Amino acid sequence: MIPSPCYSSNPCCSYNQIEEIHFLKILMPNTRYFQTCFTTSAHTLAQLPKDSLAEVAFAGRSNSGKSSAINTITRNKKLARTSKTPGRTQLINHFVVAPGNYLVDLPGYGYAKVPKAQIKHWQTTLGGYLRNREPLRCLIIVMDIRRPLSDHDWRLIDWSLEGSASLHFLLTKSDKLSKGAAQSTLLDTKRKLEEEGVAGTLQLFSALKKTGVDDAHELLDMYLDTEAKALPDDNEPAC
Ligand SMILES: Nc1nc2c(ncn2[C@@H]2O[C@H](COP(=O)(O)OP(=O)(O)OP(=O)(O)O)[C@@H](O)[C@H]2O)c(=O)[nH]1
Ligand SMILES: [Mg+2]
Repeated sequence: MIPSPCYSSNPCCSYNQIEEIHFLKILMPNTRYFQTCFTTSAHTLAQLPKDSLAEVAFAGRSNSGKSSAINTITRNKKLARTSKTPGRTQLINHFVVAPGNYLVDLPGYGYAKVPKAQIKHWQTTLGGYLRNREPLRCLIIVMDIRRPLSDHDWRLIDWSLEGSASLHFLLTKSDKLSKGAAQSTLLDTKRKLEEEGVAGTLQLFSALKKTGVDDAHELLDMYLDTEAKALPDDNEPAC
């Protein structure tokens, strides 16, 4: 059974308690994510940060909305570069979240109009990252809600299953579907993952409408440390 920490219908809470939690969240948003800063870009695995600070990475097809999701979660439109044209993010970008963790924006996968040598390079690099990156605690697989679980997504899932990170599936651009259709795609995707024996959590998200942000913060809170960690000197955040 897939655990679901990100569904808001919590049977343990009374209606009043849920109302109170929502009220407190409005009063006290999860501000640590709003101080996120860019720190390093890596073209090869050897260029990745060598410290062991916990990280959560965003992977998925080109143009699925990875960089936009990071910007929405951190409330900073200029943090990760986004574009209508697929293939915008070409490096492994690390962003520091207080008090000493990383969010990682990965290059898009599966964009056909890229030279073969580059596709090969990214297959090796991304595959190596997902299989072997020790500080990676959770991989967020970002999928356009209109095209979930493509062959490319399954390749990412297969690579990650060789590593030790947990999986979370972000069905983004949910504003492109009606509420009912989005919910039914969520359940259908959950069922397909269960059928294949893939454990993970799922949620709906829209960078346009800013929905699913609280759920994403709760997820990140589960995987990132809250105690301060020292950053290495060469990883000074550019804020
Ligand atoms: N309607 C809608 N559009 C979105 C959403 N998220 C992203 N987009 C749009 O989708 C396009 C691609 O977004 P990016 O965030 O650059 O996608 P990416 O996955 O980082 O792309 P690559 O870096 O090329 O792999 C942009 O035009 C965004 O404005 C969303 O939730 N709703
Ligand atoms: Mg991007």
